[in-house]
Amino acid sequence: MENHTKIQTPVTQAHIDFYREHGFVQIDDLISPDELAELREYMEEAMRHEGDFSVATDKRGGAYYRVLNQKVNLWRDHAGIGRYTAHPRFAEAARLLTGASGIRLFHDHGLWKMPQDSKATPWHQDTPYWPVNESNPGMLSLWLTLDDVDERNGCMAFVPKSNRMGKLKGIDLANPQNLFEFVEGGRADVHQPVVVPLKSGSCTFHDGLTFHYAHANVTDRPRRVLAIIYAPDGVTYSGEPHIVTDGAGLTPGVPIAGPRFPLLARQLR
Ligand SMILES: O=C(O)CCC(=O)C(=O)O
Repeated sequence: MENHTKIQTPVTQAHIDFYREHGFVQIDDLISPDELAELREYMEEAMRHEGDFSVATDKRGGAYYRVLNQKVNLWRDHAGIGRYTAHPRFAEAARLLTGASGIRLFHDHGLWKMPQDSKATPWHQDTPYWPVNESNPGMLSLWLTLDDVDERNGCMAFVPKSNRMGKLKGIDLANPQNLFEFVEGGRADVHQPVVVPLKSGSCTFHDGLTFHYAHANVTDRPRRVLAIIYAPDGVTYSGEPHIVTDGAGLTPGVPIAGPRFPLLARQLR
């Protein structure tokens, strides 16, 4: 059965133009205060819970944990978070920004930047970490903050138009290389970074090739974020190992699809 209901989003033509020009965009008040309160509760539960399917990428005290206390695939253990991760409003926003005919879920993760002994998330691109064949797959992340963020507790910064520099090497986030040294011709044509403080319940979307960074958290409270990664329908699996695709029954060279990568938004006919 076809779905002919237009999904309402806060995305305007100005957001779409900005995203396509710069490779990222800020969208305020993606969720209401009631949704924010509910999502905070769910995320606290999921980050505490030792789930069957979600995976923590490091333990307290580890080098990666100092950068990010991260849990991947929260939606697979927490049905409440699943409602947000699969939210049609979010996925339709991603579809409008990219212009894709369809948007699939790739995965979600909780990204807590812990207080004390906190390190910045170094400049990196996301695409080099993902097991996809296309060098410019148009994949994108929604970074939805549950706390007000600024330079003191881990807000993000982006280099406008850096998504046009192509896919560079993946950075070791715990022992980072200098991403800018991988840019052909040095830094000459790299734009100045833009720092993006946000109010809780607001978000950014960024292309998987856009250079981005998050400040260390020097406050005494965790910075809490739900990030959702989306793939335009048709992006193909490379077969490389990845925590999200291992054992998911995907075939190299074939578009990513199936129940772990549901189509969440599609163009109406
Ligand atoms: O939250 C952070 O510190 C970094 C997030 C990030 O790199 C991402 O969402 O791609």
